[in-house]
Amino acid sequence: MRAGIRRGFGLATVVIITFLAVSLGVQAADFTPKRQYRLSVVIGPNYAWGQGAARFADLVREKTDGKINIKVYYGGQLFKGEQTSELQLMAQGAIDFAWASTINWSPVVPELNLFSLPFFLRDYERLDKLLESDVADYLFKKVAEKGVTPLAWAEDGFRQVTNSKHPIATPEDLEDLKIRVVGSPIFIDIYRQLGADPVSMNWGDAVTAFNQGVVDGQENPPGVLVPVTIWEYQKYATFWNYLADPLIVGVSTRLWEQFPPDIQEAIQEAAEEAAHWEKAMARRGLDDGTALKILQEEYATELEFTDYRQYLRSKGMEVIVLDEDQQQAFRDQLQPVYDKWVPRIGSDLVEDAQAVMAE
Ligand code: X2X
Repeated sequence: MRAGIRRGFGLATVVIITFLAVSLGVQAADFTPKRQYRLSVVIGPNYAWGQGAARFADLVREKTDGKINIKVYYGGQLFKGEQTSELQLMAQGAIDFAWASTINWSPVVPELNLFSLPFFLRDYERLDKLLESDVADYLFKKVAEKGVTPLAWAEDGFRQVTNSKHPIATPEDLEDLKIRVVGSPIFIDIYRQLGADPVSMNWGDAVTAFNQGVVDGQENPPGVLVPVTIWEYQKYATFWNYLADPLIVGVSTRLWEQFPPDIQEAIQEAAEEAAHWEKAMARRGLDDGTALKILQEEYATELEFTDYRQYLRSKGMEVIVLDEDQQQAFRDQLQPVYDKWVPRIGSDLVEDAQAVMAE
């Protein structure tokens, strides 16, 4: 009797397993990849951010034995200039993948403005704590709710301000400077509050504006300042770490759900690996030495320079680094930005982030 039950159970198990294996097998065999998938980036191929995207595409090809072919479209080609529309185009399935700025997605996912609260994060230690916490998982959940599956956090870096007129060391120095900012509304509020004259522009137009000298200044991380050769237009740089721009490697959820599990796993791994390298490229010479170590010891990456600030100085820029007290003078003027934006981001979320950073 017992043997009979066992035999019967055994048979049923075999039938179920066979059924599952066959149906999964059929599912995988049914999957025919598109000839090419399209990945969006705002900037060009010579930026750390653009190189990270290229590395991701290479790793995906390698790890899927050539089944998944991603072409990187640089310079915002896929969203025709309007960088804040990238996330929605992905949700609709018009863009497959992106290596994207959280700033550009923040008009659709307001919680991402957490990173744009001025003088909130301030250093890599706090940023890393945040990105390894539940707060980061929550932000990924908020992105996923909009139809995009986030795969990994990457990095553009802490944004620093440059201009063509004079060194900026106090809030008064920003007065009346015409500053190009991104199309995310919190940036207009920050610069207005500091007495500057902010004008929002897509990145493509911004580069033309620097060229023609129609703006006095702009703000971007060093990983953007170097490839855009900012010293040709603006001589003064202020390192003040006023806010950070983490990037997200993401995929349209409609597409993601069509991939069989082995392909999903390969893409996930590729995203994490490429992001690990790209993060180190973005912060080399700016952290405690970890980034350089990763690049040299894990990847033997050949580098044209190892320290962003030194490199900018070697190009004739006057680079100043603000200490905590100097930063606080700006922060003191920015309370109205907190009063307006903390409720939009979510007071609980901001509190949780504060607690994580203080741990
Ligand atoms: O537009 C910018 O400044 C850039 C390139 O940093 C972003 O896409 C947010």
